[in-house]
Amino acid sequence: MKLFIKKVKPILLHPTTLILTLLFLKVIAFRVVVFHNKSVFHIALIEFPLWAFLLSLIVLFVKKRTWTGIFVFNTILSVLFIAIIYYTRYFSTIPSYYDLQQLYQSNSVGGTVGLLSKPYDFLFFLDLLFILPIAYYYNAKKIKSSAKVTRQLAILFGSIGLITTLLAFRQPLIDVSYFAKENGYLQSQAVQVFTRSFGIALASDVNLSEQDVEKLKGNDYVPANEHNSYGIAKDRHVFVIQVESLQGFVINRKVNGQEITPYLNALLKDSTYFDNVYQQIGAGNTSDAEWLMHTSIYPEGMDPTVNVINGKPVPSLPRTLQRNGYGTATYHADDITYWNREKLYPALGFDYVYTNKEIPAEQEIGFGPADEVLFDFAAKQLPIQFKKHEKIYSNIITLTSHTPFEMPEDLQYLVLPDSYDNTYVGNYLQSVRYTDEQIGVFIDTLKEVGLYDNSLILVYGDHSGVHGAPVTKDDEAILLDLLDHPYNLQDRFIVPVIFSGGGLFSGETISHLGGQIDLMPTLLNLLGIEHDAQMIGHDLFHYENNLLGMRYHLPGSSFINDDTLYVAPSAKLPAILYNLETMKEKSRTNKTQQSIDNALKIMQQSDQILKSYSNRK
Ligand code: GP9
Ligand code: MN
Repeated sequence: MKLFIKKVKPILLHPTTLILTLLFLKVIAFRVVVFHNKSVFHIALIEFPLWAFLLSLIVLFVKKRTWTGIFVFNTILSVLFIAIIYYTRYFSTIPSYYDLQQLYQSNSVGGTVGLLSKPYDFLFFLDLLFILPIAYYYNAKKIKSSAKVTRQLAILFGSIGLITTLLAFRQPLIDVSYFAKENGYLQSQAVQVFTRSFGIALASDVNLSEQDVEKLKGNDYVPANEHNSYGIAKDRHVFVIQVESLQGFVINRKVNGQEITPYLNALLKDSTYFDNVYQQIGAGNTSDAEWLMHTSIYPEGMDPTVNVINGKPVPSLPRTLQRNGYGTATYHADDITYWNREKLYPALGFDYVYTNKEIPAEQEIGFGPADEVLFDFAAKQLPIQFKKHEKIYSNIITLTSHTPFEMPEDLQYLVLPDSYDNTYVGNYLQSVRYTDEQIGVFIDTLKEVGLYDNSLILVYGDHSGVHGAPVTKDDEAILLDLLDHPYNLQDRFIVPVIFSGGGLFSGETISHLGGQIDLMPTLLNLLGIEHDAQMIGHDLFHYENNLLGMRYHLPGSSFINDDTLYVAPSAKLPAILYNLETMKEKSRTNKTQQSIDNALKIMQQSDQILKSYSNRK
């Protein structure tokens, strides 16, 4: 024992060991305050080594005034930690080196520093008080750090730090705060420097099977061909109508005694209506919805997916349908270069692409020809395509109900209360009412030409129209009047999903959770066709549980599961959980972190697939 103490004492009392111990305590305090990190083991392995490595370098290389070097290093570190803590308290997200650089220029935090401080913050400077007497003691005794011990410690911490940094590079950077919590603050900065400098995102080599993904959503995987609805629409023609800005709350709703969507409401009698499906687009709006529909892969998020794809052929809905004997066409009455569709459509592999070059420039509203021109054009193409193909897939992307939703007077079919006049929501309802009618006219055409009974039709919304700055207090009042509750995130994010076609469905409404990522697998399932690549979504007719990620419109690592909408902490707001049944705030449960982790894993798998078709290697 005595021998042991004799051996260990010098190491314990070695100046480097002592200052590293103080540093460890400071790093623990930092992690606890910023990340609510409770695992000392995780801190010791992930966060501490790189800071310890830096401090060891000071001891090794600042030979003359070593203690001054240590003191200065620790002072800078205390200031940095406090800056990160204040930033996090203010913005509810961890700052990057980039944000901290900008901080001194901004007045946003400066004025509120007083409000951000907490009584225990001074403890982050406490170690400095200890360093002074320690330095005095060792100087007086003329004890110097052994270069050998310090070198060994530097090598040890440097190696651990290097390994954890390399591991961090293999994780996708979905949410900066989450990433820093899991992989370490300095590691997260290294990854950000790299991605910002080279525009590269490195996703890890996750490899989740469809079974694994289903499990993470809370389901037992069942092969597609064993689902009840498998193949009920076999060999039917397919019409997928993606409706601009169509939100779920307008379906089956009346305003001033009139239905907002009379044609879709009538269609529901012949349909299965999914009334709990969430939009999942990122920065690419309409084009991201097209991507989700045709790949069942999450969009990139912060960039429109069309900007990151490299043009390589993607295993897609059109390609799978082609292999099964379909001729495939897409229709959108806008310029093809908008959202890089000249790159998107070949990547998805459509046989025919019709844009504003082909669709006549008549009755222009907003961006281009009105939806009736679009549908009329699409209907006229059908006989041409039937000359070449026995089965056809038509993908029609409407445009008229696009913000700012201003409709010519003669196309405003709703008689609205005066208070709705010239309001954003009033205009929105008018444009939706117009497009609803054009969908109805198109479906009637399908009936007239005898195609309806032999077709599978999917109608869904691409994303919300009612959100953001144009929504004024007056609009909020109108929405309250219309919905009987204040407009909430559920109202904003749910898009209607209607599967229809003659003799297939009997008007049921299915309310289990879905996302736009589920549209393609659900459609293929009805057709009894299997895709040749992994889809991240699943058949909504079969699976009852779900777990959806959302990014861009919600902060990274937000999720929606069967009972909860979790909004991850954003730059301005702390995390919020909503009970999906009541949309009242609820508190975190043990399941919350599990769902965050699982949703991220699913998105990681999705990003891994996207990576093979993107210019982000
Ligand atoms: C642009 C049109 C509208 O071509 O699809 O796009 P959005 O602004 O909704 O993304
Ligand atoms: Mn759109």
